[in-house]
Amino acid sequence: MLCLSSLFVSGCSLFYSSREEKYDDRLVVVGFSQVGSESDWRLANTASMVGALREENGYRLLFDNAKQKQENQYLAIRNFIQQDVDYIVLAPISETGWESVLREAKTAGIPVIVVDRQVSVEDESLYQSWVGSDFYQEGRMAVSWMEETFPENTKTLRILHLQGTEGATAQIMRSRALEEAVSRHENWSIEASLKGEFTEAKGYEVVRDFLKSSTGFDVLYSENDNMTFGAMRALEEAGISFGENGDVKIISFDAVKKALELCLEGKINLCVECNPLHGPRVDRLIKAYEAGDSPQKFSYVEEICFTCDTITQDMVDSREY
Ligand code: GYE
Repeated sequence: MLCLSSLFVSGCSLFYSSREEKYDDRLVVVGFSQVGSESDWRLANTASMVGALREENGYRLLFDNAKQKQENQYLAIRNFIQQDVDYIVLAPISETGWESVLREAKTAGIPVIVVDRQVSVEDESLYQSWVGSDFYQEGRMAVSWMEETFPENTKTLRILHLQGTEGATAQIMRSRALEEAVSRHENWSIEASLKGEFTEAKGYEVVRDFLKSSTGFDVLYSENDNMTFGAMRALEEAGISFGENGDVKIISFDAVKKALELCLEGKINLCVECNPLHGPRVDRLIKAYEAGDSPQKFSYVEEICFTCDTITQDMVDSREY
């Protein structure tokens, strides 16, 4: 039995003995390791990547959904190396832990493009380039809004902080901007930092549990829209009002269409944009490498904020994701 199955495996690799047999050589073969499908942002990101790296645009895409587990991303990357892809695109779940697997890709001569969150590696030659958002700047925009909305003479500002996946750049930087602001403002305090893993279900659960013993708070600083949706449900169940005319003001990151709709309704006070449409950006990077150009290593995407008193129906309607 053992013999048979190992024969089968080697049979497979024999069958795929040359790259030419495996892939149409007019196509650029890309292995994309995606974090998961934890949020609306992530789904829009996947759709954008799959849309841009499609066959009519010159690509053969191997897609892997890591279901929010870094070990799955290691497996996917090793598999892409074995499959002899031309490029690996990595949307890393967290910043650390990439050294060995990226070195394996480098040794195999496969360039890696990192998207969305960053990787923290000592040897930056382990990846070719990165494209994504300035998550610290996003956090700073949220803080500026709080500073304008709650002037210095506000007695106290109690903040409930809902954090995304620990160790992800989006979490680290959005949290950093808030924590720095709290240390600058004597009257601001973080009531609790709850771990919501960027999902609606977890956002709901941790806020619901927190409310059982809470003595109240003024602002919810939620590091993504899906956790916000979950938190809003928990607040509703607890009979706590929120939004434009409510007791709790809500700040939410991503600004997906559903969040913008809630902002227009006055349920979310501030939506900080995080753009997930990286597919065409990655396509441009690959085309540049294929043409022998050397695009810049880091590209940041421009982003804005929406507030419930200035958002319009047109802004909601024109949202692509
Ligand atoms: O904010 C969140 C997603 O890394 C920017 O991950 C991304 C974040 C985004 O799950 O919704």
